[in-house]
Amino acid sequence: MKNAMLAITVALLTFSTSLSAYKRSVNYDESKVPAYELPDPLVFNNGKKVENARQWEKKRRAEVLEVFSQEMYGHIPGRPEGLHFKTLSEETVYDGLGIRKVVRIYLDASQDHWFDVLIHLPKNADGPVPMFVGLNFKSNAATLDERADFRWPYELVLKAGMGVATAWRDAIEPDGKDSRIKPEDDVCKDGGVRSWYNRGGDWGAISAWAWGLSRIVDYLETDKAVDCGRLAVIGHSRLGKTALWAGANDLRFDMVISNNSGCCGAAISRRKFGETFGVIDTSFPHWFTREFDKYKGKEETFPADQHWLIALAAPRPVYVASATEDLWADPKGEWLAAIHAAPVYGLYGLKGLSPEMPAPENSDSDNSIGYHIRTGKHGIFAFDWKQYVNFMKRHYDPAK
Ligand code: GTR
Repeated sequence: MKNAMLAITVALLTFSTSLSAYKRSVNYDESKVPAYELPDPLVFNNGKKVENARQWEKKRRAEVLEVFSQEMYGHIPGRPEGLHFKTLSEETVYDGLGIRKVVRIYLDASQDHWFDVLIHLPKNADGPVPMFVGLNFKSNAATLDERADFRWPYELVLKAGMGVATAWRDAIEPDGKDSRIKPEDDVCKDGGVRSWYNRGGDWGAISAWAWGLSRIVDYLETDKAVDCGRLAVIGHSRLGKTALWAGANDLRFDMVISNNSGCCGAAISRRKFGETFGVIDTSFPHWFTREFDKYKGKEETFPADQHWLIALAAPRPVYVASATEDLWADPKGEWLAAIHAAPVYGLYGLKGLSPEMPAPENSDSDNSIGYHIRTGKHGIFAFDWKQYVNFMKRHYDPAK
C-alpha cells in the first residue's frame, strides 16, 4: 500500500515537474524562434521528387497521411457495421428562416451506441444546400444558448443559404479525465467510441472525433436537403486540429476550415512558439497516439510539419484563421504552414496565399488557400464565420 502511494506520488511529481518545465520554456519572442528547415512534402520516402498530381495522389499522399496516423493522431478505423439513423425531431425556427432537426446516429445494429447531430437547414432553399460540419465543445443544446451564439451563428449561416451540422465532441469520445460526460441527452452510453470500437487500436481522441465527423457525413449522404458536393468540415482550437485531420482522411469533405487550431493543428511545430509538443502531449496525452510521446521537446525530429497536414486538403479549398492575441496558437506559424502547403496545390495549377501576411481583418482568400487573422482573443466569432461563408460562396456558389 505504502509502495503504491509512493509510486503514485512519484508519478504525479514527475508529471507536474515535466509539464511545468515544458511550460516554463514556452517562447513568445519571435527573435528566439530557432533556425529550422521544413521537410518537403513533395519528396517520396525513397528520396525521389514528386513531379505531378498523379504521383501525389497515387503514392505520396498516402505516405504523408501515414506519418500523421503513425506518429501523431493514430489510425482512424472505418464505418462500423450496422450504422443507421433516426430523425428524433424536426421544427421550424428563426421565424421561418430555418429547419432544426435532431438526428440520432446509431453506431451499431443493436443501438447500444449512438450520438446525436443537431442540424440547421435553410427552410426555403431551391435545392440541396452546402453545409458546415463541425463538433462542439459543450453539447448540442449549448450551441443554442444565446451566450454561445458567436460560436454557432446559425441565423447568419442560414441567411446565406447554407446549413450547419454539429455534434458534441464528448458524445463521441470524452475529452480526457475531467470530461463532463452526462448520462442523458446526446451521450454515447458508455462514454467513448474507443472503449468499444476498434478496441486496442492506437488512436487518440482527435482521431476518434474525426471518425465521428465522418459518421455525420454518412448520415448527410442520405439527406436529400444536403448537397454532399459542398461539405465544409470546420472546427475551432482542438476541434480545429480535428477538422484538419478529418479533412485529411475523408475526401467527402469538399472544404477544410481550421480556426485557431495552433499546435498539432495548423501551426508550424519547428518554430516552438507558444504551445509545444512537450506541453500539449503532457497536458493532453489522450489526444494522440502513444508514438507521439517520443517527440516531446524534439519537434525538429518529427518527420513532417503541419504544412503537410494542410496540404492533405489539396486540391480542395482550405482556410486557416488566427487571432492576434492567440499567441499560444502561434498565428505566424499558422500562416506560414498555410504558405508552405502551396506547392502541393501548385501540382494542380492552384494558387495559395499572397507572400505577405495580411493585416488583421483582411482576408486573403481569393485562391484555394484562405487565411485571416482577426483582432482579439482565441475564439470563433461572427467575423470568422462570415469569412468562411464567403469562402464557401466563392468556391462552391460562383453565382453569388
Ligand atoms: C488548449 C490547448 C490548445 C487548444 C485549446 C482548445 O488548452 O493547449 O492546443 O486546443 O486548448 O482546444 O481550446
